[in-house]
Amino acid sequence: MAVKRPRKSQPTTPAPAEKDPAGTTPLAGALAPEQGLQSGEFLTTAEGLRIGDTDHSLKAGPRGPSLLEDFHLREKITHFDHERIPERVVHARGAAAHGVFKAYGSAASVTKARFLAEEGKETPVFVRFSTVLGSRGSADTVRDVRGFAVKFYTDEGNVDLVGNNMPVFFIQDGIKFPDIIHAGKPHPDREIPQAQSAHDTFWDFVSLHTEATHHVMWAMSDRGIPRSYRTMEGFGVHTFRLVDADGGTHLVKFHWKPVAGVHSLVWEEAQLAAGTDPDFHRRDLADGIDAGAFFEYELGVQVFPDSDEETFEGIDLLDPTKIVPEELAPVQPLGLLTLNRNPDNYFAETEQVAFHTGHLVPGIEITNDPLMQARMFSYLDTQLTRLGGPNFAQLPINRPHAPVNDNLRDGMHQAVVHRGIAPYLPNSLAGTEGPRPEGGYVQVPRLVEGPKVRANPVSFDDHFSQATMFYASMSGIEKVHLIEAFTFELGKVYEQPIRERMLTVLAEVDTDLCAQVAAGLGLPAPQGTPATDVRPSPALSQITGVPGPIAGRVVGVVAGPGADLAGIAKLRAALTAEGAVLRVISPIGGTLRKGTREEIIERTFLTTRSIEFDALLIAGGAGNLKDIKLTVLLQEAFRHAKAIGAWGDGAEALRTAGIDTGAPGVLLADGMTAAYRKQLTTALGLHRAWERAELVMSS
Ligand code: HDE
Repeated sequence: MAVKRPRKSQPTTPAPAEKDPAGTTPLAGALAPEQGLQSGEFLTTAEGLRIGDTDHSLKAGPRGPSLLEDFHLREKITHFDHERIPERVVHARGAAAHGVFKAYGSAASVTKARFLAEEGKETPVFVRFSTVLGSRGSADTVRDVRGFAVKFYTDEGNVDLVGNNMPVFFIQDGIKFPDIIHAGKPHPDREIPQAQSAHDTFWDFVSLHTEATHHVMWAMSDRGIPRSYRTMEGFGVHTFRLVDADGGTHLVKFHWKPVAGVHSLVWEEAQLAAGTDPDFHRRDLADGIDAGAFFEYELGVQVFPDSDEETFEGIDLLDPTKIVPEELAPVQPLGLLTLNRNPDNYFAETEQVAFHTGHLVPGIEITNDPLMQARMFSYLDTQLTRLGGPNFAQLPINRPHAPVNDNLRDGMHQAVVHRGIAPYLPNSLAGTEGPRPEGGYVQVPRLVEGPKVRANPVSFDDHFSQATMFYASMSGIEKVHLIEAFTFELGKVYEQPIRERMLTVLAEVDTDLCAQVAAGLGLPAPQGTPATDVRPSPALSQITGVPGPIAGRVVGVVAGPGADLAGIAKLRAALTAEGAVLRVISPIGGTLRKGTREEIIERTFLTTRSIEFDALLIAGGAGNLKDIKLTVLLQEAFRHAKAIGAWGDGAEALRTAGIDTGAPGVLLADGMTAAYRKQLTTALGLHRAWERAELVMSS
């Protein structure tokens, strides 16, 4: 029988495809992406078959073995067996939120990227915060760098700004990334310690690779233990190249400035929280958004002229271990990010979101920073393992909001039923041309030349001067925290030569820092030659002395039967108006009642710990409460320099707990007056009574 061959020019697919041979109709066929997923009234199998009993497997008699034919049992267990995917190799522990970025329009002079340049333009975003070293189930408040990854769903395609809460990085070349991470992760023999840098291999690595010194200063500072994602700065770290509408270029560094100010925990508090509430930061993020106290950050850039040298004021802009002090190049605001919606499903969104430094739009380019160059490879690569194939961009959380027409085909988990027969360009079947440069992403041409070498620029050899500048820029209490952090971490190192080597590194940073850490370790302080000509950068200190907003802050009020419930109600109204929260704490649970007033007891002495509160007060009429757990609560808050106070006879309970009521930040009043409320909100806005912390340290 003769086979009827199609004529050469005649496509084999039906007519619609002829018009669009490279067509990318998403989910062509009967269903749109969300249809058919988790709808209907009845429990079904994955195939939509209604299930009558999901609690009993099919057996040969009630006491008999299960039958192989039980397809429902097999499907249920098999799917469960495969619920986990590999966790991220770094930044495994994270929490995320949806939000919106609104551009001020000020960026138009430096970039043509529309989501930045157009005044008032709103772009949906998804932001994932993370720690770096710990596993998915590790604690939030460990000392570590925090990831600050932002996905902008712009109408020109997705842009990911995959940053951290520290502006520098441990290494200058991405080829060392596996090494620093191997050194920081738990030891391979016993898999301990979890989510810690306080161990031999980390300090071995950073003391041998002294380019890490500046970043280590940041990690040991208060920045390593943020109070909340709300009170954390974010940084793009690398220098980027922005391109304006006329093709002009500028070099920039990206900054996220939290509207709530930059604030941290203290170390003992962070350690307590890791035990009593390992979800401290993710809870705070979700609760804050639920309560309408949204998380806000201003995006800004430091702008530098583009030049062949790619330096600014002698600072090499391609060296990711260096910052440009804000006093030399102020951060210019570009827009406001507001996180205002919690994810609906942790796995589908927070776990499956895939960031990539190569997600860019016209107007934003990368530079030759060798750390950035390696990242351009790593992010796409890692998702292939983590998300099981090349089609992860089709997952709902990763899908661009811009139209997609990509000619990428097939592969694991392909969710698009592509039509047409010609997924290549140009094609003559539908007369479709190849892409044109206009409007597309085209890198600004730049001359690249040089010998093929494995080498760094000479300017990368300065490993210490900015570490010295960082230390010199800290306030007294911040220096104390740094000394304590180094002493703690090196105190956890077993090998004496590593401690000694790290002291020789600190000797190059600051003589006093080195001497104090050495004293804490009981070792002699080596001599170094720290830079003497550094100019402190006040912007590096996070203690400003200016009270900031108090949204998201939590005040605990200790009350018992007979407490001044009217006073509590007034205080709650004042705090709620500013986005803060009041929680009543009492010896036992239940409800406090006085006249027509009622207060639900949200915490008892047994169910709470001081880490939950930014301030602790004893209500008037609370009675002279005497309980060792209350004493611990108040003593911890006192040590952590939190605002403490009482009104009316509540002061008696403070004294009973051994609190020095004359100490800084201890607020007493006869009654719950407007002036007292103001005093309290100011104290909360200052975050801590640091003068008290210095007294506690020296006593
Ligand atoms: Fe990453 N980094 N990184 N990194 N990074 C990853 O990508 C990598 C670096 C950052 O919430 C991984 O999807 C290399 C600097 C964040 O999902 C991986 C190098 C900065 C996140 C990866 C760096 C970051 C990651 C692991 C050195 C700050 C979490 C999972 C060349 C500017 C993103 C993943 C999220 C995640 C590689 C250095 C930030 C393996 C090779 C510098 C915030 O691809």
